[in-house]
Amino acid sequence: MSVEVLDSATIVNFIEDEKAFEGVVHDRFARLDTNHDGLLSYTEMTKELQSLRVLETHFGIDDKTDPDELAAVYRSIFVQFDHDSNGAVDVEEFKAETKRMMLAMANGLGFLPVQMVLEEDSFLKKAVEWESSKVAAA
Ligand SMILES: [Ca+2]
Ligand SMILES: [Ca+2]
Repeated sequence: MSVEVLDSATIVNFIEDEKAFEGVVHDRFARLDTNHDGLLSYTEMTKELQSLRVLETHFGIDDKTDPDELAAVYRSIFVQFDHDSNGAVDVEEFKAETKRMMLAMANGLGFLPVQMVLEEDSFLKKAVEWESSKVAAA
């Protein structure tokens, strides 16, 4: 984990860089798809949901949350990703929903930069890394 400063523009610009964003989404999808069938099952998805700290904050979940309650929240998030309700999340669904969530986060942040503790592998961390690589290249 590291503490980074980010604002909504960091997130929005990252998403708008279609190539960079898709690269990160595809990498993550491939890593989560442990049986390599091109789909994320509920079990495979749960791993991702557990790493989304922002969701935990959003839903008011912490370490003391009852596991049943947690499972219900994960289930409802999974349903949200599974747009065609076929019981699995494909890469397009994964990308669309990740994008939607990140935009929602960007809206929540507003224009003022904030300090956030980011997991090494999180999408937000990727957004920050992407931005600093662009600054370095300029
Ligand atoms: Ca799979
Ligand atoms: Ca689906």
